[in-house]
Amino acid sequence: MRLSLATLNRLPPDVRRPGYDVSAATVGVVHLGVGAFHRAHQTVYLDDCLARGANGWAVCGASLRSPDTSQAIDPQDGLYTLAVRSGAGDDLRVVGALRRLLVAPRDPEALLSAMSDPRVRIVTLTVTEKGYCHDPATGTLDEAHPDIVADLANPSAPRSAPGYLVEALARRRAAGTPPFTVLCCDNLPANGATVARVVARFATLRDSDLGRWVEGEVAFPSTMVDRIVPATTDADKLMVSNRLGLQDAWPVMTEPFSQWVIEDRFPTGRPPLEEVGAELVADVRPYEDMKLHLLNGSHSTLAYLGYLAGKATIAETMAVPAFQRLVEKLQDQEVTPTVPAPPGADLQAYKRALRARFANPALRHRTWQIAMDGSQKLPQRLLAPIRERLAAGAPIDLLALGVAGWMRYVSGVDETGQAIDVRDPLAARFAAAAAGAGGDAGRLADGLLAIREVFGADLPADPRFTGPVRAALAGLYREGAAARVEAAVAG
Ligand code: CS2
Repeated sequence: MRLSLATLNRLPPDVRRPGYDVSAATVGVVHLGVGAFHRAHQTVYLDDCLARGANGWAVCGASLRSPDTSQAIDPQDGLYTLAVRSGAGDDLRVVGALRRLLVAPRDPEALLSAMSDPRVRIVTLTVTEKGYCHDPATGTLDEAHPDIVADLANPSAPRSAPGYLVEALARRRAAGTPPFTVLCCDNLPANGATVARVVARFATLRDSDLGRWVEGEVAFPSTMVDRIVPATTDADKLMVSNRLGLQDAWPVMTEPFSQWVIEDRFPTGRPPLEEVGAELVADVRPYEDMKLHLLNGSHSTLAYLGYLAGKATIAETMAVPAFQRLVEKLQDQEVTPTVPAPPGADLQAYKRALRARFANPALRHRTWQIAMDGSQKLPQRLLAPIRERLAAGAPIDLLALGVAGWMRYVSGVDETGQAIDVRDPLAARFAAAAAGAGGDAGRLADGLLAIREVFGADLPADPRFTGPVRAALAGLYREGAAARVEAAVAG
């Protein structure tokens, strides 16, 4: 028997269920990119708002690419289980806030009409860094991106997130409906401003009047989102279904920690998120720098070097004392000086908590999963703190080791000679660089440093950057990741 509204009352008493009448909740938010992260984060806050009586803030979730989540959850009336994993076991909760599911490629019109509904006042997004079709080094729209070219040619049946946002905004404008607020929940630097720039540019390319209207009328508040959400495995699905006594085709696995810091700029209203644990602030920037540089920068460093050292998960990597120490040293010596503490934050406590979260053995967060899409992640996670360090004349050896780990990883061959399944929009460029290098670390560095979308023009021209990166990459080829990490933390 399947989890659904009809079977909700069969749940065992230790599984929390929605504390409100799910069928009475109405949609006020459309979400683009209804993957695991969204279902472990924003939807949970909204579920708590619904339980407090704010019943106009349920979610209509759309997949822009793979229909898998929608297909799994739709027959369950949008219900799914959130499993919070820690040393204390798994705490299960069924979430009800996802009231409608759409698969955009199958029916673009259904999504556009949901986004044009006057009752919808916010469109949230988790489409991953690459989903904004921008140039990661400059944060501007990639006008040659095939999806952008296609959406400009055929705006009423879009494929890309900017294409959907602009078409829906244009329809609202034509109908005299106030625009929705666009709330980016991806780990982009200055995510509100970045998405505003990309969307306004796309709108301008369609029609300069529309572009001006988007710039003047649409709010794009910035957010900092944080919760570690590994991909759900078949074993997880089985475990959850066994505990429920009902089949859940796609539960979500996560950690106890959750944080959402939101710039409070919602001209047409918002749910009472401050009542359910979100922090509504005037300026998200310090929170975002803290999170992207300390959490995500360490995460990527651990993912590349851990993978190369033969570790499947972040927790396994953190179980090696030298890696644990690497994170500590990287954070304390090189990254913390680039991170002004947000109001009231205790950075020492934040870093201690981060390391404990990474080490949580109940979460099987694969190094391979985090290693994905490095071209889109490196600029804000490692290269931004590197630029700040260089501007201050400070050393960057540990940050450079992370960048070199990425280079070794995207070469596509691991330390035992096995192929690496490199997933990245620029994977073909990496493969060309690796083929041109023929296994030579120096030539590989040259080839990869020439990728402007990642490194811009400044870093490849700065020997204070290229020197440590080349040295670290040569060390990785000579001795391997485990030995280089040992050496980096010695003394
Ligand atoms: C991770 C993030 O996959 C990745 O690149 O670094 O998804 C990370 O788990 C989240 O940002 C945590 O909030």
